[in-house]
Amino acid sequence: MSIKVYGDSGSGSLRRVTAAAAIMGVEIERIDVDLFKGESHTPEFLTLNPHGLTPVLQDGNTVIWEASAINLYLAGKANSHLLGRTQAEKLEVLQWMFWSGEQWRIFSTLLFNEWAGEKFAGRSRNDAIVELATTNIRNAAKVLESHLATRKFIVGDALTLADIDIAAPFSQYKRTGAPFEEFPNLVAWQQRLLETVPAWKATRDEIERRMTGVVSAAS
Ligand SMILES: N[C@@H](CCC(=O)N[C@@H](CS)C(=O)NCC(=O)O)C(=O)O
Repeated sequence: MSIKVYGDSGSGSLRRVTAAAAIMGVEIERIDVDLFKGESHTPEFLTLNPHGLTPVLQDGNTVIWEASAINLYLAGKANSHLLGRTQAEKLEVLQWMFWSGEQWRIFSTLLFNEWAGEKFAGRSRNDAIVELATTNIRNAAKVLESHLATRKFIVGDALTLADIDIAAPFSQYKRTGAPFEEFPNLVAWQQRLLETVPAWKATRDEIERRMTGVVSAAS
């Protein structure tokens, strides 16, 4: 039985899973959910994830939502080094994954939602949300900038799930206006991932194709 992963190819959260699966050589069956048509809010989809969010993994009777949890599940199955190579590294990877969810990605999601609301729903941006998100991104980016001054990857000397989680907001930053380009070490690390991890580049390109299509359909 195949491992199904539901999501929209324009989604940075789905990208975390499709990139990790490709890197680990785990075969998945992609099930397209068009977020721009609200397909994650149908009664059927809500039985998979009551939050109406993607990605969702279905492996037989196992259903998991939250991309980080999905990646931990896949990496556990594959016994992958993306989890970290030693016990100390594994804990550090988890530390950065939790940090990424609570202190980092959420603010880019807020910016994306403001951009998408304006672009697709005709709502004006809420300046207070944009300012709060941008300030928090700058504060967190300063920590990353200093962490990456002496490192090629977030943990140890190789790619882990921590890089994938933290790099995901780069998927939309040219649309959201997240101020990543103020941080040269962060930009260099992102560029290094694009140049050395083929799945990271391929999934970036997939997002760009999808987003170009939905934006041009809406204009
Ligand atoms: N914390 C969740 C975030 C998931 C999320 O925000 N997914 C977006 C796409 S990137 C989504 O499905 N949005 C659909 C909606 O808001 O209706 C994760 O990491 O998986």
